[in-house]
Amino acid sequence: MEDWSDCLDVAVQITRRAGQMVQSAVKQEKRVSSKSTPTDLVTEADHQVEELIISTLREKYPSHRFIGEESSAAGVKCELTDDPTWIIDPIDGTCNFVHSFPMVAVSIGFAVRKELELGVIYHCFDGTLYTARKGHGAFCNGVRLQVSKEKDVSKALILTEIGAKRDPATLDIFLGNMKKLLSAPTHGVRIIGSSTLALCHIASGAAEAYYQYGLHCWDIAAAAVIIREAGGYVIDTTGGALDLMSRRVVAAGSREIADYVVKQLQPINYGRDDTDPDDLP
Ligand code: 2AM
Ligand code: CA
Ligand code: CA
Ligand code: CA
Repeated sequence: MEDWSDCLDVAVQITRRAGQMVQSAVKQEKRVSSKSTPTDLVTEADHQVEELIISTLREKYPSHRFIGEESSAAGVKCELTDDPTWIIDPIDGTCNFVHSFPMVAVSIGFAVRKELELGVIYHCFDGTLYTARKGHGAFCNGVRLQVSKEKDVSKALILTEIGAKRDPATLDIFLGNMKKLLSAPTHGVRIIGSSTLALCHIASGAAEAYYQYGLHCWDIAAAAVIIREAGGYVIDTTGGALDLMSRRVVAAGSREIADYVVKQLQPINYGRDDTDPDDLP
């Protein structure tokens, strides 16, 4: 039985290298364009960093498969098979990157037989490195991570992100969900603009729960391993098992808070990641 520890070492090296590339790109002039909607931004750096990560990993592991945000946007089929598969977000928080708002990460997850095995996330502004290997714990700069064990939602800090859909009906549901969670009451709700870093804050116990509609498999793959290895829950917004391609997630330190969040949420419908990317917002 392979333990994938070599793959973790390689993933750490390339994530750091990619993260440092993003860090230096922050200071340079950015060529920004939009993809599916005017708020769905992409830069040259997103493409260059994804290219660096995939070409490096492909050279090392020619038989492995790759799913990457910008390759998917360019029409490469987003397909999770039983084969060893790397799931890559080259810049998570592109809008933050464009504004030099310091919440930007590189995220690399790895799945085998559709099971998530490894997760590596690098915070490009402060150099923090989050790593996890299934069954072997989660770490932040080498220090073991532990989720918050808070069960009482009135003492919870909740994180979320705004998806690409900004039509009034979708925003009403988004604000309705936030209103329910604010008036629970909870300690507060935060939006930081990077799904992967928000999820790392669940792993470290800095916040109790996270939910989002509209995120993609590359936003969640690495972070799901890190949260689970830190003792937390990563599930579907319906309360069932996480489906990486469903574009829905609830994560929490305790099952009690995960279940509470699930009960409050009214769904927002996005397509799936494993359908034609041209159809997806
Ligand atoms: P990205 O920067 O890699 O696109 C805030 O926008 C957070 O939600 C970011 O982590 C962003 O990832 C993520 N996100 C995922 N899907 C999104 C979408 N369809 N629209 C906007 N943000 C999305
Ligand atoms: Ca994007
Ligand atoms: Ca992302
Ligand atoms: Ca991205």
